[in-house]
Amino acid sequence: MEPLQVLILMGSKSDMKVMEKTEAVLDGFGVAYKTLIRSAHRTPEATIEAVMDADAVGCKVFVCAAGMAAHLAGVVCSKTVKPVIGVPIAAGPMQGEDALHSTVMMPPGLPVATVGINAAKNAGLLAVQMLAQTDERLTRLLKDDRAAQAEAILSA
Ligand code: RP5
Repeated sequence: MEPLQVLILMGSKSDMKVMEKTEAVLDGFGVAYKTLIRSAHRTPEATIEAVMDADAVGCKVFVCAAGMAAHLAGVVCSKTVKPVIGVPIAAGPMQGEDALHSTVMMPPGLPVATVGINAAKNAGLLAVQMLAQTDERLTRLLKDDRAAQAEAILSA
């Protein structure tokens, strides 16, 4: 089995439909990942345990998705010095505005790289870009992907 490179955490099963897009990107690039449902508020101890376990086996990037008062990415960031990507999920009456602010407005010293509301595809791509810093295969694939995006625009 390939070593774990990305741990995807999400606050609730209800976030899964959005976060399948992160999984699809990682599948497409052949990146080894694991997905767990862990909540900063409902399962704080189990959340920290999952982060420590992944860190210990060499996981390189954490992707954390949560809606409403979204503290998951921040809590994960407090327990690792690996990069943490936050995905604010549109859930509840504020449709992700609350989660965006909760995820992005971290105190100085504890950065979370926050993508847009429900921007799970970009979270996957940003994780791949981070891994590509030390992986030529991923760099090549990312360049191919950018070229394909440009081609799709120019040939439309
Ligand atoms: C957050 O609250 C979750 O990440 C989810 O986006 C939102 C609602 O959770 P459920 O009530 O659907 O479990 O913690």
